Amino acid sequence: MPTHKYRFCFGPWNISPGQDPYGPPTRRDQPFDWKLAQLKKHGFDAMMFHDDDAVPDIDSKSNKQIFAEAKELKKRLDGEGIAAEMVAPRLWFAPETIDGAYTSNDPKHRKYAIERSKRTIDIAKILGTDILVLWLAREGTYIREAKSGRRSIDLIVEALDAMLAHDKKIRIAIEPKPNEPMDHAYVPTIGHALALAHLTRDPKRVGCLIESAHAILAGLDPADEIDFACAFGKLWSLHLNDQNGLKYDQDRPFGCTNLRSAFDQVRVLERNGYGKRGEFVCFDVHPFRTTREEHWLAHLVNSRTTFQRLVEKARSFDEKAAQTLVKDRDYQALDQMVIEHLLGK
Ligand code: GLO
Ligand code: MG
Repeated sequence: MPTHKYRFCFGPWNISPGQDPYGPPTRRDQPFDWKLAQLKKHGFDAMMFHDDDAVPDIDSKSNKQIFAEAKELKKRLDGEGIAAEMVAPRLWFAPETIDGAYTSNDPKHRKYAIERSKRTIDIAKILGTDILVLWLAREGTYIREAKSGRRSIDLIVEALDAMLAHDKKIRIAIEPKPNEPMDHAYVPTIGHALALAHLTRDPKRVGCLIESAHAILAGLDPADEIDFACAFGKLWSLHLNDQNGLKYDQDRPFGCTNLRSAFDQVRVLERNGYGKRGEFVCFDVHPFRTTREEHWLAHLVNSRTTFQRLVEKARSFDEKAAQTLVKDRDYQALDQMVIEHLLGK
């Protein structure tokens, strides 16, 4: 099996202070500089950004100010030898996006969302990445009758076209999620994201980002979602994590709940040569609320360790023996072979 070295990243929001809808933070929040220093100290290669992680209070700033601050950040990242993996417009916080961003029923708000996305593309360019990630957080409905599904798809395509026209090089990686914060999202799976690409003015530049937990929430197998996206050459980024059943989005450490599923994900990443074209392995994980400040990076470091251990497991898996069992249709023995391999035999 061909081998290569993986590169890892996370976002500043992954060092989160522990608040949930029922209680306040459990750790003192830290400034961006501290988070960047932690990322470097723990040997990660890149950082993911929301537009307002890169330029705080972005809505109150002029384009001139936004570009100057992005350039300043780029200098700091270069100084630290840290790459920017992607930039994503945070389109779910502003008062203008209460009813959705590109699919809002208010044309002024749709315009806000598109203009803000264009600024995000400008920031991405300055930070040296050609990947714009779109988690379409509020593009869906709380109640079915509030929006037209057909019209919403047209509006999303219109927005994607405006972004593709704004910059000839930008690639859009759609991060699908079936629900939360919405009851139903309009782009719930990788199949939806890749189908949408074909309605745009430049399908080649619209791909996807898979998050393990989002696939699980959609009732799908993350490894199959990875294979599907790779069959199209469209897996441009990845949020590995774990999820214990159909609950709220948990962002647990990678492999925390289902080690075998994590193994399967790593195995298909290996098979598809993920990372060989410059893609990063990102962990969209959060610390448990109980985590003490002195253990604040553990969920990220542990996710990477688990990933690397599973790469060893994928590379040392006896594929020949597995193929013989497949040929004999002895899936019972194959099942136990995987279990024994993971248990260390
Ligand atoms: C939430 C998403 C979120 C995005 C991030 C980048 O469910 O996973 O963390 O990945 O905002 O757009
Ligand atoms: Mg994510």
